[in-house]
Amino acid sequence: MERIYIGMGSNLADPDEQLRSAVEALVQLPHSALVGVSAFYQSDSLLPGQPRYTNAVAALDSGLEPLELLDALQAIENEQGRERLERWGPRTLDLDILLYGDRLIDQPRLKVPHYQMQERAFVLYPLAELAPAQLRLPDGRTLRALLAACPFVGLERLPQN
Ligand code: A4P
Ligand code: MG
Repeated sequence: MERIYIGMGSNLADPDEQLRSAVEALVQLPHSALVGVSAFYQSDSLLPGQPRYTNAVAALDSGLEPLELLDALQAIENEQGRERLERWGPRTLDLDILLYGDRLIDQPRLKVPHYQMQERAFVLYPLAELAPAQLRLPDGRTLRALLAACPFVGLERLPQN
């Protein structure tokens, strides 16, 4: 079993409800146990002109291999009606593998840590609810150091999931 952190995001078709459904689907994953889910956070899209996002992070202990987990997460995205029209387009559900234990993965289909998670407030602040501040990314930087370099700006933490 390894500790895995999954970033969840939605900006279409009732984003909060999309994330709640995603959490229910994560509970059903084989060889896995859901350890926790952060609060939900709203923020503007990184791309102008798109609806606001709701984001959260889930912690999972899993015996699935990374590509097996990616397949399972993409199946959940597809079940929740995601259409891949354009990269970075608005989406009903985006599930990203942020961290997989302390592994550095560089494969065509899967790169971990997830692209730019180190700079994204909507990833780091929910992650910090679940992971210790001394958590180290594969490049050696701690979550504490990443948070110190990433102001809590433009994020709205919702009172309940
Ligand atoms: N892939 C590679 N590494 C991973 C990984 N660690 N986890 C591959 C998941 N997938 C990974 O992903 C495209 C391909 O990336 C997959 O087929 C997989 O093999 P995708 O989910 O279809 O594409 P995407 O989500 O459009 O791209 P990407 O790069 O994940 O986009 P981002 O970075 O998620 O950006 N603003 C706010 N406030 N909140 C957001 O969540 N998200 C985006 C999308 C833009 N602005 C946002 C947010
Ligand atoms: Mg994605």
